[in-house]
Amino acid sequence: MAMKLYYHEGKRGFAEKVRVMLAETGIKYEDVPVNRDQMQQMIKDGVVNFGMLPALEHDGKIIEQSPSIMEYIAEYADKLGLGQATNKYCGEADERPIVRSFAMAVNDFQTEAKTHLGKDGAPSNLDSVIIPKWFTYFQNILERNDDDDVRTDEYMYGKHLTFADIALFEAVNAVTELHGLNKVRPYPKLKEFHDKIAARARIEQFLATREQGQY
Ligand SMILES: N[C@@H](CCC(=O)N[C@@H](CS)C(=O)NCC(=O)O)C(=O)O
Repeated sequence: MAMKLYYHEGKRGFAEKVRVMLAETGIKYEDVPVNRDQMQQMIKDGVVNFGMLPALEHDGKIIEQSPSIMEYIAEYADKLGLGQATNKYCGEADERPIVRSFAMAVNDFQTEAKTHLGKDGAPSNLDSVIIPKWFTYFQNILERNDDDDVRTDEYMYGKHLTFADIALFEAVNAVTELHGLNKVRPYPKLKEFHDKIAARARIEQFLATREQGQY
């Protein structure tokens, strides 16, 4: 059965990086908007445990928490060999705990930056503290993983494009869409990473065709 992605009606929120992951892997899915009443029902019925979305339904399971959803899709895609050439979206087996930690850190950033609340929901220290702190962390990670070989692409960890990379891409993209490209310009390595992922054929198409004006 096709995957179902439950999300808050009219919002990109934490579901958007999942959509980017699904676009990248080419997995077909059903996007299921949930309104307030339906959400209350899902909570009552125990469909979701934490009163939050996104949630992914697949093969009789409901997976909550966006980093876990990303990892689930990455594992599924790797099992089916959906990565380009020999790419593994979970990275090599021994890299996975680190990849997972990066995906979780990206989620911490999103939680602090509150891009899911839109421009007006931005915390007052977004520019002075949150963006400088996290974008420096992310840029340092990319610099450390750079092998100085111009023929290879640069990702957060190892040689694979992983679910952490997709998460980071979308988190940065959400900031630029809401608050402007100038937010990432002082971090050239992070910007280069963002622009490269945005130019991947399937992701480029996803970005060009998604509904505009949402956050
Ligand atoms: N840690 C969660 C955060 C998800 C989250 O905050 N979702 C928000 C909107 S996108 C939500 O469902 N809020 C509803 C509420 O808190 O009642 C994740 O990564 O999935």
